[in-house]
Amino acid sequence: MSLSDKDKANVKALWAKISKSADAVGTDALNRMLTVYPQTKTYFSHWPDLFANSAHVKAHGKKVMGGVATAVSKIDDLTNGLLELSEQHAFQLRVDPANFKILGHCLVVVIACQFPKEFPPEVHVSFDKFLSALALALSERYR
Ligand code: HNI
Repeated sequence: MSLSDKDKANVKALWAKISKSADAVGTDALNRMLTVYPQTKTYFSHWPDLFANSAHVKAHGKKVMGGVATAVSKIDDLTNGLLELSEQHAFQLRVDPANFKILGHCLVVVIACQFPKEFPPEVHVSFDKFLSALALALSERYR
């Protein structure tokens, strides 16, 4: 399931087109995750404003997309590139890694809706593979 050179090029080209909207994409993906998969709210119960488009949701959407940006820049070695983030999610945040797939799916839905022209089937396939690799890399420190 490793990313081909073509996959990497597709992901980088897509990212170049959507990264200026990263904050909006991140906020929407989080809104969607928290609404459609309410079990994910348990991790954010310390937020005073755990509802769609709140200040915390927006700030966190931005942070998550910063993590995705790091992943794009470390696409040749995601395991090492995301090791610190994996460590945090495993030991401090204690997030069940099953949730990485859920958020990844929400990201795909939001990108497909906001950027239909930039997201043809071949780019969709490459981006799916990238998100799987990202989720796997984030899971590295759980073993
Ligand atoms: Ni995640 C914090 C990146 C998925 C729960 N997360 C972060 C931070 C980044 C980040 C970056 C900020 C770290 C810091 O402060 O140094 N998270 C990512 C990425 C993904 C992801 C790239 C997957 C694409 N995180 C998830 C998922 C959950 C999750 C699926 C839970 C459902 N993350 C958290 C929580 C925090 C967090 C909780 C701390 C937030 C806070 O405000 O306390």
